[in-house]
Amino acid sequence: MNEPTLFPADFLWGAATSAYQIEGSPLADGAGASIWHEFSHTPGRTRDGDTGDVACDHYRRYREDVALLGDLGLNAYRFSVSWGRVLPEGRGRINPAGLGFYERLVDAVLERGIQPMVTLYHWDLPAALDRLGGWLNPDSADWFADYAQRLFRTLGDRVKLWVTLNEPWVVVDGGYLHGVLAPGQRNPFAAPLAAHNLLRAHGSAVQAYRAEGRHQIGLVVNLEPKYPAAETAEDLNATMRADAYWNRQYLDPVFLGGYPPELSDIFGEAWPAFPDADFDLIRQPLDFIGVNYYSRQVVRHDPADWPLAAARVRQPRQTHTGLEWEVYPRGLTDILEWVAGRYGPLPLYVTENGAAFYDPPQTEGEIDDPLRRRYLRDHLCAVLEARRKGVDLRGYFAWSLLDNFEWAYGYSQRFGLVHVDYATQRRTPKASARFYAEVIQSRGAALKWDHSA
Ligand code: IFM
Repeated sequence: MNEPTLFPADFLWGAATSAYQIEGSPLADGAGASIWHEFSHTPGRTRDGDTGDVACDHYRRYREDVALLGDLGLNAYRFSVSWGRVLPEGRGRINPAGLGFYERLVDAVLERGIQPMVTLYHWDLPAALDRLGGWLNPDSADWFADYAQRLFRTLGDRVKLWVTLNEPWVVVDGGYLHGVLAPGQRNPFAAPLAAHNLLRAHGSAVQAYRAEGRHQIGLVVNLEPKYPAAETAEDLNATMRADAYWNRQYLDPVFLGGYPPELSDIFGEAWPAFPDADFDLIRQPLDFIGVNYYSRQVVRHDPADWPLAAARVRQPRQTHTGLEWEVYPRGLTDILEWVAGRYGPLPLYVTENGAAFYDPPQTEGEIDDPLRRRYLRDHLCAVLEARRKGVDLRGYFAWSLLDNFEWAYGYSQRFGLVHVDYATQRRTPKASARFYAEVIQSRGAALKWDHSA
């Protein structure tokens, strides 16, 4: 009996990675250091002092990794370009060896019939630009657009899906407000400026693409639906603040031309008045939105929480990942519907989704990861449900292809479909990878057969 396929033939089945998390060799062949290179080499900044110096050694093993993509049957691969490999000082002089690496990577991906989705900025700002103020410098929008334009000119004939920024919320919240990610600032006056300049940079890059690009460009945001802990006015208001800060802060300016009003209350005197003209730049028409989804937040009013006064309420009955993130597949359907309703109609992609779990030791070359497998199955069912409800969702990218450098958590958290032995660099697909391959091959029918977890 033929099982009905549940996804269309042109659905993109992918996995995602980012440059600093997998490449290693951060200064090879004339590359300029990034803020993540400097941050991870600063004592006390990452767990166990881990750095991206070697990571998955993808810079030298990319062919092997592209072969893995093909073996899993993926038809799409999302990766990022390291700005400092291409422009060691962040602007001006180009480094042909760095650019050449991405040309070879794109060609290898295409040779396998896999569609590349290229992210221009996944957090590794050139350190030389940070010394000029980084995202606090209003010129950062022009620096970014120039860098983007050089990539469009070099790879634009082969790359049809471009992403300007990955998760600007994390860049600002971790890098400028709480100081736990590079460049490590903890300054409520800096955060809104960095956010605004990131959005101006996004808009400038989209303008540059429209001048010469012929395909599609979008923005990737990490979203987390917010649900009140109780139906009290205090919790409902706290939920609105959390939603404004996390979910609307970046999408409202891009699609609606202004910031959510809650932000000026949250930041108080640190919230600046932004020129109206900036929103004309920020509000460029986009071809798609990428949604990174990991968890939800149940919100309680809590004056001790800074700056939102909105705390997360742990749900003790639910499964949590290694990072203590609640597993809540239904939130993916909810957030996709919300995005489509508020900002659509527009094609959407799930550009990241995955979980860090402790993986049991390898037995006879097998790595069984039932929790990740179940996570994948349940979130793919949530994707199907969103499609059934009419969301124009065109692809799904698992985070991540490989176990990799999880920023301030170093190598302590494994998100990969493929296990990496960091001592030998041996790659071993986990059971979740094999399951994903079955789902892809059956265009979703395997989701129905699976009763394993
Ligand atoms: O590893 C990160 C990635 O770089 C951005 N999105 C979330 C992932 C898991 O934390």
